[in-house]
Amino acid sequence: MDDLKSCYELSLPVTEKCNAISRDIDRANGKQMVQILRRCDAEIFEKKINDDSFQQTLYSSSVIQTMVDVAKRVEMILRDPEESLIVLSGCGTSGRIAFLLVTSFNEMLKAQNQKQICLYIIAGGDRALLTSQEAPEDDPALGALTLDKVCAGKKRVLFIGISCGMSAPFVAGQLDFCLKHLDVFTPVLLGFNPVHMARSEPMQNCSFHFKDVAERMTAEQRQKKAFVLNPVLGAEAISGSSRMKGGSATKIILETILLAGHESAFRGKITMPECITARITTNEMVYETTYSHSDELAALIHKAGESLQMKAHVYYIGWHTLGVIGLTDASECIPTYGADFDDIRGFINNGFSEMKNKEGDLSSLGPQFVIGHKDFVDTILPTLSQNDMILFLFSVNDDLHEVTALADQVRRRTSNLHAIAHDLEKLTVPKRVCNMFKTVLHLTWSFTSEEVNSFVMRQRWELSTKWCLNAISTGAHVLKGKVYMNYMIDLRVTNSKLYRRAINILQRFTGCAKSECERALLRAIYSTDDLSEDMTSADVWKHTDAANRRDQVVPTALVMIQCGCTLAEARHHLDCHPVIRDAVSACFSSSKNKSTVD
Ligand code: S6P
Repeated sequence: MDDLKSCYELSLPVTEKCNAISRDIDRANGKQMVQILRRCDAEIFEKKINDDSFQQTLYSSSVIQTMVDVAKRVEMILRDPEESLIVLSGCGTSGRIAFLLVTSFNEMLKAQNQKQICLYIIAGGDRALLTSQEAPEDDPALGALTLDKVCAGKKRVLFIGISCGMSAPFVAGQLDFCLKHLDVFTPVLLGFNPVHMARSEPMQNCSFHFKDVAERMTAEQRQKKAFVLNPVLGAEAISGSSRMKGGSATKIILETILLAGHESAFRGKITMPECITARITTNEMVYETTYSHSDELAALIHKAGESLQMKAHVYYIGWHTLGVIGLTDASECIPTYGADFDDIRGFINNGFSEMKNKEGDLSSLGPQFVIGHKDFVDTILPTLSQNDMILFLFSVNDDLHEVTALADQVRRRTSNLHAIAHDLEKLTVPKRVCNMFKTVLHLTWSFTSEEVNSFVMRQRWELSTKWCLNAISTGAHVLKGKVYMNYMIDLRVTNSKLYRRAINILQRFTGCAKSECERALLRAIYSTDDLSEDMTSADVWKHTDAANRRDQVVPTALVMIQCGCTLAEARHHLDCHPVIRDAVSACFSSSKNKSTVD
């Protein structure tokens, strides 16, 4: 059985594998969790992953050279912006990072009176910036159509398709579209698996799959007509959760490329591999500095975990792009941990006018889209309890009067108020401001005079805040018992990638054949012990549509297989153990006892 399990693990792409470092994260306390996450994130910058010298990593010369090549394309477009575009596109977290990078880069261009030529696409549109819209990810035609629309009439487009797992059909459709129009488009694929591990399952109404596209891209790279940027980062701390390392590396790589292209176009600095390497090293220092505050980070994880365990809430109150980082982290908890939208919520100063998203104010779409500080004051503050944790996210460059005024209002209702604050050696956040918070993760940065007041500084604060919030929200859900070992077992099976992951998890834990695991999953999805022919022969997209309306499908299937029981018995078992980690442990120990007796 163990052989079967390890064979199956070997067959998974890197981004879906289980990371040995975090295998026991579900039993760790806050401090241990920070150390585990620190070691997992360190792999982003490692020269060799698992002693495998064949896999290219972020610092590999081939990766750096591709970054140089893409930066040159950025430069060309910036020098001749008429009828040109740079488009960044992705699904879920990858789309949210695309949004953040594009809005910041356009702001920078605007500040320098340059044409704003960057555009983002996120599968599911702007509502996906704040909520989970997993189904559009499966639609390659929708991806191509959206790209075609935004690029109408352009003569030159640099298209960067982000799919950490090299799996999203939405992005595959776009890359295929670019490959068919290489006279206009230069496509770039950014992901974190070797090409042979790109997804090779059929896609909706489509004759090719992701791996086909990745291979065609690799072939075109020889003539520099397309580029594949795919360093390996090692497995995620929570298996498959690409919002973590995948999201951070996406930000590091694309910011580096955009800035290098910008410096060449407007400051005459020729992009050399050394400049790219130096920029990555600076991000590595951001990583070091952030994790050097491990005690405060552990304290914040502990506080957030306490709030979630008491069924209370965590609120991120952020300023400017740190607010965007907060909103992003909060929205990812919904698909990742099956969380309710108000378990962890983000707010930003001035709401949508600060977001600068394409579709503007979305607040009429429902409570999930109510995101301004004023909304927080009007709707949340009056009912705030001592169990709710409030976390301010700001820097010394933000309006500190506004920060203190809001902190003052919150303190009148609760003392459970904390902060992540960034400042500079020569310009620190005053003590009286820090004293308003129970815990302050206070990060003081040293920047060269050239960097101060530049976008670079803000980008590092964003990355550092992302690492902190990823640790806090992951840690809090682990403490709530949502994770078994380092697997998020109770995932929502809302698209084909997650359907495949669900079967993988069942195989991993039961050692049973794929067909048996899939059958159990379908029984849980269609809520029956007797699957009809219609059910078993339906498309994956039918299954995911049905699964969207059901709770606990993977835990139910797991208990059914492990205990050899009916659907009703499995559901009863889960009802008796509201904490998923306990439910799964109990199921394994009862089936172990049974087999010993047998
Ligand atoms: C991952 C997150 C998802 C992914 C999305 C795109 O933690 O919950 O929303 O970002 O599925 O994945 P990928 O591999 O195409 O970037």
